[in-house]
Amino acid sequence: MTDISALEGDLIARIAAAEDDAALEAVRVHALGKKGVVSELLKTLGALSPDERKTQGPAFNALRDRVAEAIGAKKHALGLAVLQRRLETERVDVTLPAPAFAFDPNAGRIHPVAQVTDELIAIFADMGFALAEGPEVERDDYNFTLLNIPPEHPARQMHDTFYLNARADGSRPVLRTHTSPVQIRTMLSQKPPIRIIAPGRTYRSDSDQTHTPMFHQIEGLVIDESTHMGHLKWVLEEFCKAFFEVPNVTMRFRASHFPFTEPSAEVDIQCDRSGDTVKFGEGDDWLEILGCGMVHPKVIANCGLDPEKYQGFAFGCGIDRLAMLKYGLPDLRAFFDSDLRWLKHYGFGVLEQPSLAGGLTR
Ligand code: 2U9
Repeated sequence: MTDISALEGDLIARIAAAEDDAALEAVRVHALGKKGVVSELLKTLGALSPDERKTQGPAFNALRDRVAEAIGAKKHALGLAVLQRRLETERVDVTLPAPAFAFDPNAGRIHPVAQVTDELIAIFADMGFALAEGPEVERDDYNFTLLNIPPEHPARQMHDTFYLNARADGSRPVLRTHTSPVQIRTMLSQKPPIRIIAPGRTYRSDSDQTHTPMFHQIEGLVIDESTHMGHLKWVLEEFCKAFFEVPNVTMRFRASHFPFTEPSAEVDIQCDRSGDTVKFGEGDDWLEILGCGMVHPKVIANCGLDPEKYQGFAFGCGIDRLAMLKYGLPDLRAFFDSDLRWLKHYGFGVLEQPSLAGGLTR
């Protein structure tokens, strides 16, 4: 008769000695494989008398379970050891300065749109806004219908939409014409309070001196129980002071109309355009920089929120235009020509990361 405890001792010792997955697998096959020693043992049960089977059966099965458990535990331990070795050997100290021989900080330049986007994110993050993103190929209802722009609404034509081929279910995706569907997605998936900004690429079939088919927008959204237009004005004023890096700005809110906000306003900022460059916070001119308003109650309801309980504001502006204004870039179309000479001239150094503490630029 087989000495079960001696066999178990031998198998446990082999398991303990296995140094890698392959060695452990060999032990498993030796013990529990089709012709393994434990499997062969179990096969002998059939030839035993009923009485012997009553005692030996549970003993053999228990042996098989203990060996299988020991193999499982060893497999887990080997996995952890591999991970530990990888963590030790692949460690990267991200705080080390980039070695000069491996990294030329002047080899590439940051595009002004990327620079301004980073500046905007830094400014709004400082005010407590989270960054939200969404797909550029968007559902028609998220881009229009839920924003209170129904199928026959004239705003659909005004947006000069790029449509994609219809899908099997009959829906027709669009290239998003604004970043507003990102806010729709956020309102559908999160409970207020909501405080987000959504920068990104947007598309309209429009091309002339001041329009490109792809352009960049940033939109903001705040939804809470008592958010009002005073909060909106404060946020926009703080944003303008931080972005144009001036201690004071004068802003003008002109009544306007957007389907997704009510009331709506277009915002101008006071400036001086008498010299070569635009100066903000002084002068007799006005420049329109953004649109805004209180989110329409229908939009709040469309996203499954109670407009009696929740209200909030939204704003939107073109990032490309902001970049032109702030950095005196003359021609919008050059932004997207991929001309390296242009980028070398107007681009930013890769180590000039905008932050409010370190200064937005240079
Ligand atoms: C939701 C609710 C409301 C976003 C807004 C504007 C006003 C606006 C334009 C400025 C220049 C876009 O780049 S531009 O052409 N945008 O004037 N955008 S309010 O309102 C929203 C968005 C999402 C759910």
